[in-house]
Amino acid sequence: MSKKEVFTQAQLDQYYDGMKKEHLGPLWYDLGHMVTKEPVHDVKPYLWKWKTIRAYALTAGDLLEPGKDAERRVVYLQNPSLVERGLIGYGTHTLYAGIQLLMPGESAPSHHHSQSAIRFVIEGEQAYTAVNGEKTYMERGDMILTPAWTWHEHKHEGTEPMFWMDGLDVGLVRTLAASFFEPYEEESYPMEAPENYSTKQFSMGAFKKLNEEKAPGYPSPIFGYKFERVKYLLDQMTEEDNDPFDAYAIEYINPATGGSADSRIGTMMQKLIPGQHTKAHRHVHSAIYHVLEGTGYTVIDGQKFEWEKGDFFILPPWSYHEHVNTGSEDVFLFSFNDKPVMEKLELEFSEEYKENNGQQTVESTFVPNTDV
Ligand code: GTQ
Repeated sequence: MSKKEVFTQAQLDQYYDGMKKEHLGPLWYDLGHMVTKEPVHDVKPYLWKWKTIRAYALTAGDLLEPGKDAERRVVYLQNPSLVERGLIGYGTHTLYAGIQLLMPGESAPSHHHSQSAIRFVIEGEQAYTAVNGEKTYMERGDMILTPAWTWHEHKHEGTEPMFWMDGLDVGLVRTLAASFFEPYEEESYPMEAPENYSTKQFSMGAFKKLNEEKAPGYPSPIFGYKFERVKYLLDQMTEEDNDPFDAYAIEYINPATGGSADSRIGTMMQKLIPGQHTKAHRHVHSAIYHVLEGTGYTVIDGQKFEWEKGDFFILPPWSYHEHVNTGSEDVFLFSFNDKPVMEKLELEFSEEYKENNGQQTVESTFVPNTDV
């Protein structure tokens, strides 16, 4: 006879009701919900067309001016699967992406915050982000770091609209209840360093191949990571460097540590040659993708997400995914992720898709909103 059977149903009901009232709980019922066998999450994949995002950002160009009407002029990506719980500005449970627009002559004032931020340049030139008084000029395809708590501001000295993506660890910092924000006492932080200084000094050591170990090198951080350099390195890669899951891929690193460029936000550029179709795998870290060049699709847990230049899509945690280049040109996929956090916390695991020679069966195709 088991111990349970000594009690009548009425006694058990009374016991569990009483426990609930005392805000206590029976782990023998709930362990499986808390310590799940695999990651459980409510982050669904999604895809936004560049045409739509760009149109909404441009209208904001007529609507308000940064520094006057708003701290920043940004249209952010809201994952519909996360909005219900009031998770505003969530692309994944940890990551945020927004598209920032500066019109010629405009600037956005200096501030700092405990969130880490990266920028990825989409359109325009002759605008800079200044980080702790060092101007880094931004060109299409460049990645610019704004490490947590560094003072940063933006200014556009060019003649055409300037668009870039902001990537921040908004969800992570909110979950950890660690958000701090402060405007600088003046509009602009003193420009102390020569322009593009760290980019010129340290660009050579600022990238590594995806699976490569990189020993610590230079003693100083870099803010501006040039696409020119990324493209050169990817084009130098040989079949040997071709990762089965991520194709030709480099990660942006901090040359002072050999680790991720930002300590919490990971950044990666992947190249797929025409016809290339990777194998599927899944990992604990989540990511937000931006299509810099090319056309193709990504299959995420059996759902096909077709993309072209400029589009953005969400890769949720622990979701099988594979990428395909369907065009006649190379594909360049930029993405940022929470891998450094998962690695630091010793929570990063990955698993390859074993059936079907490593490629998923497409069960459905995502239909993006194309009203604009
Ligand atoms: O440019 O500093 O998209 O602080 C969100 C928060 C951009 C910025 C965003 C920010 C910024």
